[in-house]
Amino acid sequence: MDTFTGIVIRTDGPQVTVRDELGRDWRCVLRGRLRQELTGTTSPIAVGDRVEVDRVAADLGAVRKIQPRRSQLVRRAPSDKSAPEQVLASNLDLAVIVVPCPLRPTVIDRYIALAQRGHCQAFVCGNKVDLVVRAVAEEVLAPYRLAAIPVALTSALTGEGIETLRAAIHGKLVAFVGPSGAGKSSLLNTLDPLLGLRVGSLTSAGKGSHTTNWASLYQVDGALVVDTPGLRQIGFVENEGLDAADDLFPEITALGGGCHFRDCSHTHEPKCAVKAALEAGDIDETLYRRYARLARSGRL
Ligand SMILES: Nc1nc2c(ncn2[C@@H]2O[C@H](COP(=O)(O)OP(=O)(O)O)[C@@H](O)[C@H]2O)c(=O)[nH]1
Ligand SMILES: [Mg+2]
Ligand SMILES: [Zn+2]
Repeated sequence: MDTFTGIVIRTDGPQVTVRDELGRDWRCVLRGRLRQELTGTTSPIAVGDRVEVDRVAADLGAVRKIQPRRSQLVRRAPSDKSAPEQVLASNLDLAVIVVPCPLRPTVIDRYIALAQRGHCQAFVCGNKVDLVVRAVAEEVLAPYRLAAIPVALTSALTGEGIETLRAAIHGKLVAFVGPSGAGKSSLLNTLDPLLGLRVGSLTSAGKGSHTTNWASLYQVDGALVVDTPGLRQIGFVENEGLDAADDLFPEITALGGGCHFRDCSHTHEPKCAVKAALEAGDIDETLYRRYARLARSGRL
């Protein structure tokens, strides 16, 4: 049988759309055996997946295999530890974290953690800069720059920062993630006015949309961009929040070597070197608060 490889550009219930190497789109079903292998996950196949497809008819294919993922954005329902994970997008070169000004570091931190957990590079895009004093927003972003995480301040309204964003995503497969209403779809429309994505509807995207269809991939100049729906919350299970905090705040993790307990979370344990440093004024209180917020986020 005739077989080709392609990339999943849209998931829609039991069907997916696969773009082949010539840029043609195929409506595809999943082979029964593949479906069985994938039971237990809510998103057995994700936008960005590279797949092998059997040609079934002129424009119809059957996915027989998903190639191993390089990276993925995964989230779980925060209220339910037993809930299966959902893969929002896979094989990403970059996760563009779109957050609205005024910027809230704790929100940014959680999205960075989400990206790092899925082995995605993070890029912080502080959007709606037209609403605030730029210097204040720059100050919030400074620690991320220091941590070698690229950042930009943008406005989908005025076009400020759009060329920086365009350059950052050029030639890459990226996903726009962030809270609902941050301006993800607006930014995409500014990058490419022909996209005409719906903006501003906080509840549902409207006609024809339903919960299983939650990410689509768009061609924007030289980039492929996944527009994800807003995540109300990002779920962490067990110690993922703590692991993420350790990755994001190495200066605090380094101090942790001096704690009494080897698995000290630096939040409530006695004889904690981090708390001691905090009391002595050796670490910044805001930084510590961000650490603690993220570290605790894995617990109920
Ligand atoms: N002032 C201002 N408003 C924006 C900007 N970007 C988006 N918006 C508005 O914010 C709302 C949500 O935008 P949308 O793109 O739908 O956000 P999404 O949910 O992240 O896709 C809409 O009313 C937009 O017009 C911006 O840069 N500045
Ligand atoms: Mg949107
Ligand atoms: Zn400690």
